[in-house]
Amino acid sequence: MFKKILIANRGEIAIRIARACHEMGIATIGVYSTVDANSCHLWYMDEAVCIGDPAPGASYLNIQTIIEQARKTGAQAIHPGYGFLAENARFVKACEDAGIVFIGPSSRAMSLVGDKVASRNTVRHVDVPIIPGMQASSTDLVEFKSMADRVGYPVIVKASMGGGGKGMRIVRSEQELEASVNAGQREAQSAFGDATVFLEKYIEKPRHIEFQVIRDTHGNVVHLYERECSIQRRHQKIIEETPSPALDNALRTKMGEAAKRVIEAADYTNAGTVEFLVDQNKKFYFLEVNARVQVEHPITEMVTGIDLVRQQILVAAGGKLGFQQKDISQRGHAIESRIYAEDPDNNFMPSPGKILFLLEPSGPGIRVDSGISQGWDVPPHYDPILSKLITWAETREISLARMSHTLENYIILGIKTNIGFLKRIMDTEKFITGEYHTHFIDDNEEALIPQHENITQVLIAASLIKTLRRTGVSAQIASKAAQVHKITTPWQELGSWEICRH
Ligand code: MV4
Repeated sequence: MFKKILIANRGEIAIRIARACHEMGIATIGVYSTVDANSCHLWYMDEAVCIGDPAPGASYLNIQTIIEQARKTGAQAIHPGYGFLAENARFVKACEDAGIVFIGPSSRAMSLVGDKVASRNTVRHVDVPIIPGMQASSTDLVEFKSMADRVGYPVIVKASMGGGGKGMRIVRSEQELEASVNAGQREAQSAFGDATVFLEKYIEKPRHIEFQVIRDTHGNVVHLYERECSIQRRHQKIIEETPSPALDNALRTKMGEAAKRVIEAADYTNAGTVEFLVDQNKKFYFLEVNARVQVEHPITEMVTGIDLVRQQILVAAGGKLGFQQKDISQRGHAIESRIYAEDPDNNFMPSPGKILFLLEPSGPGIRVDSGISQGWDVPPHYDPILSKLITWAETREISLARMSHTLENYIILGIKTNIGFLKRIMDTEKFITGEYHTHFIDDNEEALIPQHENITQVLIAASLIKTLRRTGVSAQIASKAAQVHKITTPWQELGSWEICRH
């Protein structure tokens, strides 16, 4: 087993990885940019090294510097987390060339699954349904036209090296096709440095359901069931749950087996996620493979009892999976809410700044994977994810109630967050019944629009007063926080009123 791992990430995922390392007796090297010198992921590391300026390109994306630091500190392996270099095949290759183990798939498998057209061709041969469309990329408009006629409008143009919706264009008629292909190519070139696009039939209002898979270097492969990820906004997932309310056991088994065939066909090792779209007739189609530990991995851990990061490290060290498919089952129901520093009142603009007061929830069936602390300044340079709140319970109904209640008890003052928005989703009918798809947020815009009821704010402020006093938060800090949040403090609201001392 490795003695030392470099964790090439920041925030909550760096902490999550460090915890797994320490439980396995592995020392951790943390990295940070100059703006992260006081960030709390470093508290969890045995050593920490500065890797450059705040701009991601100068630090967390700097392949040379990170490999050099791994060498210098004697790290035998690098865990990339998610984002940054996690799915960069050049980085994986650089690790391989430097004799450092990349905790993830080989550069070869990474390149294959990173290319959407190539992965469509790979899975086609192993009896996995794919969305009708092109099997080769093309620059010839005639080929786009003829494929669109064959599968029928609407169609979708996608970037072959894409992800996250960039370079994607929905096309509803032949008149729009040429302009959409051109625009898709331009966007793909600027976002991914590769203008290759292809065309598929557009699936209306699909659900996005993904399967967690893990495969060791000895050819053993298991799936750890699904995650329902349809609640997203602009291709950013915000709530995930498992089991999916849309799957019955027959379909679940079929999709799980298909996911394993995808991973085997790509000769993919380590943890990976196979994404599917499920249409309104419950037909499923392969979408793509995510070659990383995902933001939403905790819900899988909660229902299967398997520590995914631990398994990633074991597999990367050449170990065999300690379980078979028959050993794995789903127990209970888990939901994850992603907490972001963003302002739902202002088009979800990022809201960096100082966290003046922080109270994170805890309790039975509650897990908080957090990367923040009171007094810390959320920098503007990175993804604004602050933490993840995960609830588990025996049934979906209880898990949902637990999430709804727990969101209310998650208090972050000083910056704007999406906590209120998440709470409103929990209380929306179609979420409660489980009848939702990828367009849920657009379709429910009205119910999800923030309500500005001053009385609610006063009640919240009043209920906070005990906590504020108990934790020694001064009236000045509360008033600063109130200014940022455009609310009044209990001190202002209640005049010279004093709390009773019991
Ligand atoms: C689609 C689709 C409908 N039809 N492909 C969006 C991100 C990228 N990974 C694939 N995406 C989609 N591809 C066809 N042929 C709808 C989406 C899509 C979507 C997929 C997953 C999660 C959220 C989504 C939101 C809008 C559209």
